Amino acid sequence: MSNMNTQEIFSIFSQFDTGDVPTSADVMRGGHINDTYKITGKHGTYTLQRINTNVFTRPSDIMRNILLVTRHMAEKIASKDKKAEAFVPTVFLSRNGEPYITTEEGSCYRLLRYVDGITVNQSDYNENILREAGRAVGMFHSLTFDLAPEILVNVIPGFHDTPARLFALHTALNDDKAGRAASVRDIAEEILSYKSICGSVAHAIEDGSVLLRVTHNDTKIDNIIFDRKTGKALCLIDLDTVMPGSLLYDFGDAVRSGTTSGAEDEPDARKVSFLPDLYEAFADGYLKEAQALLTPRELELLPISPLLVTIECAARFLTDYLCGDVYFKTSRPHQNLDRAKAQLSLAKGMERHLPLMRRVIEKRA
Ligand code: GN1
Ligand code: MG
Repeated sequence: MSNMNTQEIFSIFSQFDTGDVPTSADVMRGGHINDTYKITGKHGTYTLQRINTNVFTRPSDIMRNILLVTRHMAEKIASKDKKAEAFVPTVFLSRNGEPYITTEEGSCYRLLRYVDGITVNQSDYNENILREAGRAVGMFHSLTFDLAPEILVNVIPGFHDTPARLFALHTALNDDKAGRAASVRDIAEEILSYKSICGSVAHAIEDGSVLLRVTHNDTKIDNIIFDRKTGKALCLIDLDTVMPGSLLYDFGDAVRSGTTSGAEDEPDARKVSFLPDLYEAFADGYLKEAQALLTPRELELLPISPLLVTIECAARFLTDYLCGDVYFKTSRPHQNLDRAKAQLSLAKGMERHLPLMRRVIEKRA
């Protein structure tokens, strides 16, 4: 649907209550799930997104979660520090007062205020960017910690259930729907060999020693908008998966995406290693904002959480490859396989650095 023409985009825009007139529209690339457009109007700039209803089967649930969380954050910020306003993406309602619209052919769209800033390419990551990213994720947790997670809908049950993600890989390997299993058996087995450690956070949630909280669940660095001049983190976007979860996965996913020496889909996995200095910078920024919220058990599991999320992503990418590339957007053949191999390589680097990852947290805790 990325080939919508400008008139179609404008017509969807006009169904939202902005009081503005659109003048131009551009396709934005980046996310693996939704289609995104930037719309410029006479009075402002907007982000229009077609919600992927294969992934988010009940758009009303995700929009309800997003409104509850953004309104809570905005109220807290208004009562304290107005400067942090950009941290909250603003949702526009439709002319009928709904948080999204449905077109005649059944597509769902939502409109947000565009956050004027940049996303940073992996090749440009440095300690400042990672420290700022840590601050943004920590700020999100501290702004939502007093919101009861039970009021949010669990929009994708088991989203970060790492053992279940590994089991799905095991099943996809046996089912071999796309006839690719023989070519990836070795890497699948390597990923599956992490089975014994990958349940540590899931088990801690089950036994109640790690609390469910309001979490973002998709904290890759691509989902953080930075100020183009100062490099300050302005906003954590892409709130589709905001739901009850563990902050350990948010910490872990940001580290997964931010501490790598290669792109998420780097075709040569040997180029993908873990960069400890960037990890330390992220942990520093994160703990400065969020340390007071963390229980001793969460602090204990913080250093292993990036490894779990990285294995989880490797399993998800390879599962999708085995199923014929039906979930994550791809722009070339074998991209999901490359993604899986790159994640595995990164995970191995993290595993070797676990003692250092622990020391970094202990030093600050
Ligand atoms: C997807 O939507 P996007 O591109 O920010 C995915 C995340 C993965 C990520 C990997 C709803 O995120 O879980 O970690 O790709 N989102 C969903 O890049 O599955
Ligand atoms: Mg997303």
